[in-house]
Amino acid sequence: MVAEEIGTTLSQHIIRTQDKFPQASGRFTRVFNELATCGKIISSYVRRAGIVEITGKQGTTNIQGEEQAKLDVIAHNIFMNRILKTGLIAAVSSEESDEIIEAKEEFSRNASYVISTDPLDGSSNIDVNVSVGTIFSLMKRKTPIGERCTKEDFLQPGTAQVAAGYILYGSSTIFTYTSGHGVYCFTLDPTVGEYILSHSKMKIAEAGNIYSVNEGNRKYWDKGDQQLLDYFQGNHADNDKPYTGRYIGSLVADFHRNILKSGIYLYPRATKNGKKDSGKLRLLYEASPLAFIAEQAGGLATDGATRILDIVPTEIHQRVPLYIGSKREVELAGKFGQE
Ligand code: P6P
Repeated sequence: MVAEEIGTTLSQHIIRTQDKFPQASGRFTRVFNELATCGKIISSYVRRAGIVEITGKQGTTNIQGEEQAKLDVIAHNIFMNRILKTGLIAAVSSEESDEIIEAKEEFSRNASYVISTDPLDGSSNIDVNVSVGTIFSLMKRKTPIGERCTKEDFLQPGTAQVAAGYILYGSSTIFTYTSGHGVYCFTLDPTVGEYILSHSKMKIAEAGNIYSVNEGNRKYWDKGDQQLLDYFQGNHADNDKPYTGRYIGSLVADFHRNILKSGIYLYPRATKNGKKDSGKLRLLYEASPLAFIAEQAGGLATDGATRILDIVPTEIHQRVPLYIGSKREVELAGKFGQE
């Protein structure tokens, strides 16, 4: 980080970035300021979860058939109540909602963006005080401004994203984003309530030395993925030096560490009872936004064969296998997958 960047707040950074692009309107800045506010509010809940009776399950399930944690629903509601009132976001697709959620007519007349989000990824970790995160992806809508939004506004390839980011509620709360001009990370200073620039133009090393995967699923993987794990564990003809295994079970936390320290996160597809699945992670609001960040940081993200950002979604909650992080390891995963 260069001297004049020290102490830059998120708002200052976004305005400075916007000034570099004459065609940029203040709308983008307003969206980001609202996203930052959502992060502060969700952070305040996450940090008090154990004492304000919001740990545990909500007693409902989402479209994925996953039990919703109380905080999943709280984070989702915070997002909906704020983002859909900016007047700039026409609709949101959320992991916690089967259908897209449109802004009320009074807030949608000039709304030119849509957001896909996982409001609180890894929420099952809340009860054991492990980091969780919010993931968001911003796109221009395809339907005409002022008309109803449809799924088509969301079923665009990741290359159509105008911005993407995550908020990690860890030992500190950080806000990381890209708008296609590098990756920037800000740390929330709770004493002043401002996000302060902590990493400028983040880069992930070409070759990593960390692998992040739930090894318990090994028996369900394709042969190539099993051999890839052997390689990472130094039990392969082409590699006898083990990588470091680190798996938090919270995608945003694993991904953030792997950007800073280099490495790969993988969640391969599995075959259970003769049925091959499409992986666990969702394309629109997990794989795609993190793939945008990974590539902007010099890394790569694929489904094992295809670049994540090139995949055109057919369903809002579509799942994909995910290999994301240092270019060398992601390309290696592709090679093992082809064998
Ligand atoms: P498993 C959390 O539910 C999540 O979507 C990611 O945050 C995390 O990496 C993964 O699932 C954990 O899945 O099957 O290893 O528990």
